[in-house]
Amino acid sequence: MSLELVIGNKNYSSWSLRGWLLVELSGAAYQETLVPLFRADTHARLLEHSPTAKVPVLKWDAGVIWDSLAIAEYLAERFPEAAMWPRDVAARAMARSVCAEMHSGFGALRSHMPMDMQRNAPLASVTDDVKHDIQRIVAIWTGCRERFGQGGPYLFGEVSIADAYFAPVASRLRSYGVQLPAEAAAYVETIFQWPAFQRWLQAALKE
Ligand SMILES: N[C@@H](CCC(=O)N[C@@H](CS)C(=O)NCC(=O)O)C(=O)O
Repeated sequence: MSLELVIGNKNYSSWSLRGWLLVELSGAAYQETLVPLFRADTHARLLEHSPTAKVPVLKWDAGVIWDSLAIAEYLAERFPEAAMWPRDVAARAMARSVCAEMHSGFGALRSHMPMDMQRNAPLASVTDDVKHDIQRIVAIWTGCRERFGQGGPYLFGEVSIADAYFAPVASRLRSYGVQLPAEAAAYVETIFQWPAFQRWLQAALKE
């Protein structure tokens, strides 16, 4: 089986980071193709890879998988030995819930604090809806860690799909200098210590 992951710029593309961490988590061999975003030909080039003209896209022998959540489920099913979802059924249900919430929510945080890994500066002011998103993220992280985090420093102890989903948020919170309660700050540090995340970050800093 051959896998090709199509991504956007490493500095800016938060969804690509999720897809890339997912493939890394699976342990599968894959080829990486980077399509630069924000260029005149970006849309046309993305359409060559994906019906939605969005990244990430995972191509495999039988076709194309677009959207990060579909990529997560495909890889988890295809590489069960990687245990990409938590093994415990209650932890897995919570992991699926928080990933779905991340996938469809947090619009204020996304639009006001876009991922920019090279940035190291706070916003002049933070709106109430962004503060609300951050409070909810802190509650998610604290809840996962308290209930299921005993086996390691990640949301569900061992690293899982949920960490791939929240890694771009950890990056944003650090880039924009957001002050966090101790447990959430420790989780941001865990993401920054994740070797796969570090590899992506180092490439993003060189872009
Ligand atoms: N729901 C999609 C979101 C994908 C997405 O919005 N990707 C952005 C990059 S972070 C994109 O491809 N933008 C290209 C464009 O809009 O031209 C997923 O989960 O993969």
